[in-house]
Amino acid sequence: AASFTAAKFLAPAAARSGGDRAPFPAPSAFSMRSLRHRPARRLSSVLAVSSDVLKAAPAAAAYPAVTREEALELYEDMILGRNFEDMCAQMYYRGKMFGFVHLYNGQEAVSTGFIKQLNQPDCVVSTYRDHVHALSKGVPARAVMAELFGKATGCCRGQGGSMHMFSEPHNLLGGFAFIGEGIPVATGAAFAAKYRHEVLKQSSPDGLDVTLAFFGDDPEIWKKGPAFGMPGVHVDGMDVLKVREVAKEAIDRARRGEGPTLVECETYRFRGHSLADPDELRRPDEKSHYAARDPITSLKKYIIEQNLASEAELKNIEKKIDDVVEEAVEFADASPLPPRSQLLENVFADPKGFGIGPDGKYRCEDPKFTQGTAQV
Ligand SMILES: Cc1ncc(C[n+]2csc(CCOP(=O)(O)OP(=O)(O)O)c2C)c(N)n1
Repeated sequence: AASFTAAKFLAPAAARSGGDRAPFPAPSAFSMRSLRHRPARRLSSVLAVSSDVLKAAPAAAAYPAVTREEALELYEDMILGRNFEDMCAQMYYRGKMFGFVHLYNGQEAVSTGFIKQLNQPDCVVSTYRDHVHALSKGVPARAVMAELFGKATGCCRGQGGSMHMFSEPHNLLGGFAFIGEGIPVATGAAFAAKYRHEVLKQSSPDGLDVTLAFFGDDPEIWKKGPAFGMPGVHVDGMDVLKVREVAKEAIDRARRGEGPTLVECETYRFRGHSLADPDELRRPDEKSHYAARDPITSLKKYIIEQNLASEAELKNIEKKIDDVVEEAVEFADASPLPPRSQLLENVFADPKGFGIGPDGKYRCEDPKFTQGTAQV
């Protein structure tokens, strides 16, 4: 649980056309290094490649180039994800949230590295560990926090909660609690993108809109990519610059209509799996081990070493994000609960027989409740 996890990522981008077996495009510095260290196996002309993962502090010179603006955007997004989740932990223990709350601490490089490469029309399909994916996709922190508080101002009007973040304007298609549940949804979104592009001729000049599907699974899922006709890539998920490089390649490939890529981002998640299991928050030995691989500390070090920004500038970003997260809590706290009438909205079946009756009592208290249910 709290020890080791792998966060996987699929960029279906578009329903693949039959016989689409294009190899992964010209390898970047990242994949060239990978190939030298561990020769890639070619299966049906589709590659599965692995970078060196979980090695301590790789040489800065080996990193791909990043501009000051890009580095600061990555830093800010990762700080937002971390501070937001730290605040969630506090709020959970103060009784402001209920049900399951799954945190993302330690995995920020995956969310930031991928989602910050997307455009607004691109879609994200998440898992039950979805708060930070929502933030990276641009859902305001106050709307995510209010959703966690179950308030009417939340991004799902308080009806989704921690595991079901959704935002139509940001094309965040939901957090999904069943493992793998988001993949068919992502395939549908990718098909819609392909249809808009090829049939309706409505896409942007860049190409197809891209869909990202996050999911977790057993180790080494990247090796299965070629079996499904897509490249499989293994990357250090604690290194945002490496993740970003792989994300760029996968997203560009998808946008060109060349199909999906299966990327496994290997991460250490720390400080909490699910807040339903507080034991995981009490393991200082593991915490210090993970802290040594903290993706935010690594990026900060890189930014300073490369003279992209000063410590003071990074502190200002941290201060700005502190204020954003504080404000999100104040907003969520002050927001109203959803009205009772909302209970009956967004229910697939006719809600006759459920909910609250005209007398203000729950219908299940009515002796005719079963009869009402049978009529649905
Ligand atoms: C289809 C399905 N089976 C079982 C579960 C129960 N379950 C909840 S979390 C979990 C472990 C998931 O591990 P991983 O996908 O690696 O994600 P992590 O929580 O480690 O980030 C399981 C088996 C589920 N949610 N859905």
